[in-house]
Amino acid sequence: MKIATIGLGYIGLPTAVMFAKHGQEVIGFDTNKDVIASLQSGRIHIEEPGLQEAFQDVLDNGLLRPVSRLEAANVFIIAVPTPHTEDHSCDTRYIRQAVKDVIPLLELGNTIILESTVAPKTTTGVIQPMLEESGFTVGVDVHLVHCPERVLPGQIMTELVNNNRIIGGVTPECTVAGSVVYRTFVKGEMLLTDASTAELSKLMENTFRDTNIALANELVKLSAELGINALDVIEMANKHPRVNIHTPGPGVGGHCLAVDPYFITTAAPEQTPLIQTTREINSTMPKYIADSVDVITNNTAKKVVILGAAYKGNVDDIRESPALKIAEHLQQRGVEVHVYDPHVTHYAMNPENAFADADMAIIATEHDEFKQLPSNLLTSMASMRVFDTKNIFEGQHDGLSYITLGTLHLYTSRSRLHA
Ligand code: SAJ
Repeated sequence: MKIATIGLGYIGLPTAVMFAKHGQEVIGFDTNKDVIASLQSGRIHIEEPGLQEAFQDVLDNGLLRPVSRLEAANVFIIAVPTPHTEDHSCDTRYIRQAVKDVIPLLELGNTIILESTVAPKTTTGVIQPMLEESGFTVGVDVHLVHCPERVLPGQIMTELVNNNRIIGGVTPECTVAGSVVYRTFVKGEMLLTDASTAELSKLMENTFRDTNIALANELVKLSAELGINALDVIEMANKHPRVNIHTPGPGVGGHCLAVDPYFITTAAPEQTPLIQTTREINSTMPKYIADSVDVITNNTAKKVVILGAAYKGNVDDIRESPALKIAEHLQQRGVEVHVYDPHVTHYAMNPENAFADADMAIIATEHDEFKQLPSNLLTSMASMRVFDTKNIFEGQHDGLSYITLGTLHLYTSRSRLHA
């Protein structure tokens, strides 16, 4: 089988490597010439454990060829970005370009697989018409399948092989054709379905998580108002065998949970009040954190250090990061804000300067480095306050005031009345 992967990013490159590693002839195509040049010289351009070694092997044995011109193949796998437009709907321009590139090369019996995350009905509403307008009957002449990726960065090489795989064909014949392709290396279960079900399943996985996080964040707000520790409530409630309240925090970041639910709400606005509210709750958490800083310090904070720029712990990805949004809110209020993050090059410098004379340190990302904070940094602060929005700090220090999302009620006026 000759496989062409289109888009050599976080998903396309490891996928191409995996097919080649399992004996398929693979060409990897990307429109970015620098990416192709780097790969042809043997260097991968993304960070992912185990990928460089596996890539080098398949490059050396000739099974994977990075190319800047797409070629004919039996299978075309599209793994290009799907950014969102201004109104948060799914921007399919890279997908449409990829399909346009594939069409002149198509032969009878070929399979086209879409891995990119898309709004419901994109496969049948956008791609299928493009193929049919070019004279190909989907399910007869060529096969069209949506197989969403579901891997976690940092564990891609093992999750690609072991995770279950959703195979959503436009027709049952297409589904079978898709499963034949992935069976070459996937050890997980093949979940056979249609394209639209596959699209919405992928979106709902991330929406499920987003909505459950919103519930936890709402619990923080109502507990602060009622004078109850939200973190204690979560601990108690989660002892129930069928309850799993998620972890509250400063908001939801990354390019999946903070983006995918909008692909659903913009596709069916009238039917999705809950998902819209979820997004509203999670995307306003950074403002809530900034408001809490005002309440805790009685509007006296002049300088604040934010610990973490990345959207989650122990990664260097700052896309949609709540930490940076907290920084913006505080800056708009005239606070001097320093962001320190040892994982992100741009923010990795000079913690001494960031802490010196600060009125508060806010832990916004659960990096391991922030579980303890050096004494000299804490004592250099004007007011030794740590506001831990991730509940990870394990340190102790004389005179330290430690605040979590569970103890905000100690600072709100109404709860003081309750006390
Ligand atoms: N977060 C919370 N509370 C929680 C869990 C997470 O506030 O209880 C926050 C994190 O701090 C972060 C955001 O949510 O800001 C997202 O983090 P995450 O680890 O939940 O998810 P991602 O975006 O890194 O990866 C997700 C995964 N999806 C699911 O677990 C359902 C991954 O499997 C998908 O492949 C990926 O989205 C994707 O590409 O769609």
